[in-house]
Amino acid sequence: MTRQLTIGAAQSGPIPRDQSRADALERLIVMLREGHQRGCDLVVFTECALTAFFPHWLIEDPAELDSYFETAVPGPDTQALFDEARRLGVGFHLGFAELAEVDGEVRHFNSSILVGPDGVEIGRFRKIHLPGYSEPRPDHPFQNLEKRYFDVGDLGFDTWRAFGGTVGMCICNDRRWPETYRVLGLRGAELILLGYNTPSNNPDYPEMNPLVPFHNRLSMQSGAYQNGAWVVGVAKAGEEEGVMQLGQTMIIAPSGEIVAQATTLQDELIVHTCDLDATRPYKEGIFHFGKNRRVEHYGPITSQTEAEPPG
Ligand code: ING
Repeated sequence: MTRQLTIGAAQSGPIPRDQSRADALERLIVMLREGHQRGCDLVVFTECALTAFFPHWLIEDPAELDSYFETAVPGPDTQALFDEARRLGVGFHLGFAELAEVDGEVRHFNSSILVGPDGVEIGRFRKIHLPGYSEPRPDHPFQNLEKRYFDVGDLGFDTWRAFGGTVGMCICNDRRWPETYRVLGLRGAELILLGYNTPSNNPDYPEMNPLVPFHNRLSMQSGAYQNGAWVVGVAKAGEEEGVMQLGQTMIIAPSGEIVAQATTLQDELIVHTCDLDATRPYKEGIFHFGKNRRVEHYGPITSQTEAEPPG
């Protein structure tokens, strides 16, 4: 009997900056219910799924900036989602801006939470790779001020036993870095969940614009294959506050194959029944460290700097 897990990747279309939390949450609840109707055990929501992606513009008033953050999850803005998930018996992943106190200091994180079918938190992640910059760039059509608004995540890349397997999380830019998948893979991740807000064009490197969809696929497909894990990448898609964002929400098998992909730039749920045992040929075979990488026969590593300079 293989370990089947039916997963829904719940892409969000644009969230206007003046959309209320309640209305944004209701959109998520609608997709959660659809996931339940389609047999999902787990529904994966995107990065900053409760608000517009506010790092795309300068906010100078601290109180206004803090209004985009959650002081507690579950809390008044999200309790209805937790309650409905528990009523339906469906687990979920949610990305949100987190305002937290750490060692007596107020911290601002770009976070995600993994919640079981009983509505109870299983694990939490705080984004580690913060792209963009801390000072606005007036010549840019939009900003990426994540380095200004967020602290670097302090929880590392971790995994949890859940949904019959081992689950890890990362967020957006984390998915571009091989270390993300490697650490999660070495910690046994069979399923990696992530959300992203990715503009279709990059003002710093416009030459890369035609490659944005390819780099999105490449990052997640290679991470999945090289670590023998399922990867679920969920977009905030479409034109949000003047910024066109990539869709391409997708579910990727441990083979690296895309088995389901969104086709719109709106709220869209894609569903796939994932066999967690499909990870075995990769984890126990092709990419098994002990069987396939033995350093001793390389002999001692001699540093070139130790050698006498020529002449
Ligand atoms: N967004 C983008 C991402 O990593 C980016 C930023 C785009 C960085 C393209 C480099 C190249 O998908 C977030 N929110 O990390």
